[in-house]
Amino acid sequence: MADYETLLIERHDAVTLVRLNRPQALNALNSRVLGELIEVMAAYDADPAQRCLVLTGSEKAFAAGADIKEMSSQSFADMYGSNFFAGWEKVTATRKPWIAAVAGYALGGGCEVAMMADFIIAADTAKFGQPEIKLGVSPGMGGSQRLTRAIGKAKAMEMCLTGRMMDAGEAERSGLVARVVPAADLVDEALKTAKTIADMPPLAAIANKEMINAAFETGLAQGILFERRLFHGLFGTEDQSEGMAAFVEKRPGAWKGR
Ligand code: CO8
Repeated sequence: MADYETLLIERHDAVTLVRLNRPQALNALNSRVLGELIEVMAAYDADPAQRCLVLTGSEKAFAAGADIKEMSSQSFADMYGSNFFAGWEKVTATRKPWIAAVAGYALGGGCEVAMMADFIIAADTAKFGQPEIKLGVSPGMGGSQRLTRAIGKAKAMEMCLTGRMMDAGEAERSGLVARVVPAADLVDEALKTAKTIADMPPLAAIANKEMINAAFETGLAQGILFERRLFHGLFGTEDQSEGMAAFVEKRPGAWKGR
């Protein structure tokens, strides 16, 4: 497996665990992190043996934002000309399921990357925020859109305008995170959940993910039609025949991924 400067990668059977690893900067996200993560996510998508992925940080920080030191001297022309950080779109294009496991700070770009995941599992120490306004800027990696869709206008507006942090309990109540677990159990719990997903028929996992994501892109009637067509389409897979036969025969399914 390739070595990365800013990421640590572990394989846990069919689950890939990726740790952001810039402890000196609280995992601040710079161009190197982005480049390496794009590579890792593309390799994950392309590897049929890997069925789920967990992205995590450290106990203190999932990520404390985009790297302010990298951005501070940039001009509009630099940012616009390089389409700075547009590469995150490639991370969000990952087709297979992935989970963000968040302990400590998930601020600015850190919160935005967590929200790019299919869902977030949070440690009870997690703190989410979009404090960019205090730097004279704004979210820039989807935060104004994904946070608003996740928790609604009132809370998103309050968080972005004041820069205040939301703790794990409030994040769970607000629908930002799927579940809160004790910090000491975070990675194990995320890996356990990832294993459950990894054990599912892989094409059905992609289809479930696609149709839920469609809920954010389409109207209700169009989304329901998209769901129904994908549902119909799954009847073209061997795993559908196997899954239904296994249920009737009271045995676990043996998935082929086709
Ligand atoms: N960028 C660069 N370095 C950082 C960052 C960051 N975002 N956050 C922390 N660090 C560094 C600190 O500078 C410090 O380094 P050093 O030891 O060399 O001084 C080290 O990490 C440890 O940090 P602190 O000493 O500040 O640790 P504390 O425990 O005292 O505080 C905090 C922790 C509260 C998390 C604090 O570090 C903080 O406020 N960090 C900045 C949070 C922030 O403002 N994040 C938003 C950044 S902007 C952003 O994310 C925009 C995203 C959109 C980009 C889209 C482009 C298109």
